[in-house]
Amino acid sequence: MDKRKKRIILIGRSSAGKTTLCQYISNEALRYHKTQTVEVVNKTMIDTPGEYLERNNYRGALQVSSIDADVIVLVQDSTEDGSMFPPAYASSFAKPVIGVVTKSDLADERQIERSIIYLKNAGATDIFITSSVEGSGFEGLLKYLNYD
Ligand SMILES: Nc1nc2c(ncn2[C@@H]2O[C@H](COP(=O)(O)OP(=O)(O)O)[C@@H](O)[C@H]2O)c(=O)[nH]1
Ligand SMILES: [Mg+2]
Repeated sequence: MDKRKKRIILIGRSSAGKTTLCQYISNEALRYHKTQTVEVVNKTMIDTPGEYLERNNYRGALQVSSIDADVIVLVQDSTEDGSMFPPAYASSFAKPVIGVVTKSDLADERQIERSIIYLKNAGATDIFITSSVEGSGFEGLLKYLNYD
């Protein structure tokens, strides 16, 4: 089995929590692997600007940016009323697509459920509910990405 750390690209609208998620994962990966340098950890993550998703004529840039990634991570803010991800968006990438719900510390059960539905409709196969503030929900995600 391939236990290499998966390289990911984070896609989601502005303020969804992509950069915070990246930082949180970096810190956790560092904690688990004390010998790893920050550079190696960061090389496994591609953060993207929300504008790439929000502006139709920029979407191609996400496809190009995703070439070096093993896994596409769709980032959905649990407090957002609606989603930027079109139905079956995942099928435009010839790669595994997972979903991460962010800011669960700010959301109620209904908002979390709604976020899961958005991500499922977009075609995410695995969905992780996280809070970068509380540091919750990362165990499964880090395991999936072989960062544990
Ligand atoms: N309460 C809470 N705030 C968060 C969380 N993740 C991100 N934020 C806040 O959301 C805002 C946008 O986050 P950022 O990572 O810059 O979003 P990006 O535009 O997707 O990169 C910042 O003010 C973060 O502090 C979270 O899990 N909980
Ligand atoms: Mg950002």
